[in-house]
Amino acid sequence: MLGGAGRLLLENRREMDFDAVAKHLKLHAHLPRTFLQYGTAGFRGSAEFIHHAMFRVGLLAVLRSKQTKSTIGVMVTASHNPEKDNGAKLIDPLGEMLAPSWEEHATRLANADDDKVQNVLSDICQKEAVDLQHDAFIVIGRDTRPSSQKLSQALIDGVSVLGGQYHDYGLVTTPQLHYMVCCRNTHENYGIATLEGYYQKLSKAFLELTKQAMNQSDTRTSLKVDCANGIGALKLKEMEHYLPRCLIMHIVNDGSIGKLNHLCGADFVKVHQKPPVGLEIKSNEKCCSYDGDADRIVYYYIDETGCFHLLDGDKIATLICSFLKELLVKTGQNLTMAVVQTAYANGSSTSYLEESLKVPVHCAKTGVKHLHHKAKGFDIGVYFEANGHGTVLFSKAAEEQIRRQAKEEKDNRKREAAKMLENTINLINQTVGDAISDMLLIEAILALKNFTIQQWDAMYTDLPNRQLKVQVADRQRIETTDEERRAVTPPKLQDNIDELVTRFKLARAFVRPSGTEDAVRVYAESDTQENADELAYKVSLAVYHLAEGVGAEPQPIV
Ligand code: 16G
Ligand code: MG
Repeated sequence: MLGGAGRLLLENRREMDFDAVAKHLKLHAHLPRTFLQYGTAGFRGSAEFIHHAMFRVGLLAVLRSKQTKSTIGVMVTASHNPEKDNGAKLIDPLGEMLAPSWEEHATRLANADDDKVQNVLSDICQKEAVDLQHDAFIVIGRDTRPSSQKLSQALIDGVSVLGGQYHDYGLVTTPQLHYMVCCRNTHENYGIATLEGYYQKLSKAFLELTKQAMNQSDTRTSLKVDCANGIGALKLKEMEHYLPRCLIMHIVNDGSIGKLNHLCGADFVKVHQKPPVGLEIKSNEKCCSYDGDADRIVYYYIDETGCFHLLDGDKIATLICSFLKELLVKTGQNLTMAVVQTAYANGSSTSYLEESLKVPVHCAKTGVKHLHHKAKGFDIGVYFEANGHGTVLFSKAAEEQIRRQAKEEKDNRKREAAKMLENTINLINQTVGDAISDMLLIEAILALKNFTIQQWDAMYTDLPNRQLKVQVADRQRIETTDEERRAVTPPKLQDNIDELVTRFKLARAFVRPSGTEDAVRVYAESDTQENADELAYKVSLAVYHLAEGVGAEPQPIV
């Protein structure tokens, strides 16, 4: 007599058409060039060499869908990476990023030799108790890269060969696909699973939320939006018709001439601390930049003296937090709120949140999934990476409490505040950071507070900081702890950093191996730019000497 697991295995053998899988594997042959890692945000690589991986992601998505008995999403994108790259992100049932154990399966499957793929599939089925008799449904989206269509076809082939059903949303932003997955798995409780549904949900919430501020006929707000020549431009243009006229958006880098992510987009602006090419910027004009798949946003302006000011994820988190805090006080609700940041958060933002806003701050490892996970532990969890990835999560109980108060509260002031909170919830894409939704929330808050971008910026002053990278023989030799704030190996490195930090005022520094590049990242902040630069340089030297640096020794920043 066979036990449950044995029976499942036997039934799965019958269900999985190995011959068909083998035939299709030949069509999507593995070029054994590079090892592909399902990293911080999925697979990324040169589009030429990931064709086989996309087919296999299709296979994996079917298994995940059968196991969770839910719709799974796959987005074809390489986010802020150059146009020649591409990749895939798998989306779990509630619109969240793929569970870590499945990231390992993804890596194994993508790198298996063609003749080992069947074994890997069987192994995953066994380990994860996947019942192949269940149906599978996959939703697919892609960004505007020239390679995306062909790669999504390979993906569809993988889905189909294992008998999965699918819906191809075509060109969508990454957060839009996360939204679709969540809608489908909550019986459309979260929203209608169409683009129209997404635009209507967000625009209605925006209109309701800003009614008070935007009704005053003289309230007009104008904003230049750099869309990195990516999918964000197409989707924002579609959405424009749903938004009130008083929000005047000038969309630039819309892909009509420029190249995706080239000299533009959120990553470029953040790294180079300057405006993107293609955006004419006058002093004090409010501007923002999305990344290539529109899941990140940063704001900026240039002042009268020509000085560039970046309002990054930390500034966004602070603005949102102060707004939510005020509303919570007005409602009288006793809900816990916390902010989750990474080690990259500017020290001034952390002090401002803790000391001025009295909101507890928690630190998570770099990567959206880590922040998202931590933020789920509160009634209201605001999370943002300094680079502009982030959103706000409301627990189910908190959401119900707010919605109930918005309907039933007798006290007018409290009810109005609860209604505003309810509209805020509806405006936020809780599945993942969403440049469009974040932008609308920021615009709503600025309008309601009657704040200019300069006033927002003046909430606190960033400490000068510097990021560098160092090439070493094996970056995994740097092991970290305390959410990447301290290095455990190589020996003496942390002692060295600690000693260096004592030499500077208001200083902090840490090092971590990059999850997306073959390099060690160094971060330092201090009271002046010169000091931050010098500290970063000295820490780089320590990394170079203690962790087998390769190539030329780091040089002082001039
Ligand atoms: C990925 C992550 C981002 C993180 C970055 C760090 C997602 C969607 N994206 O782009 O959150 O900040 O990697 O890169 O999680 P690094 O490890 O090379 O510094
Ligand atoms: Mg992105």
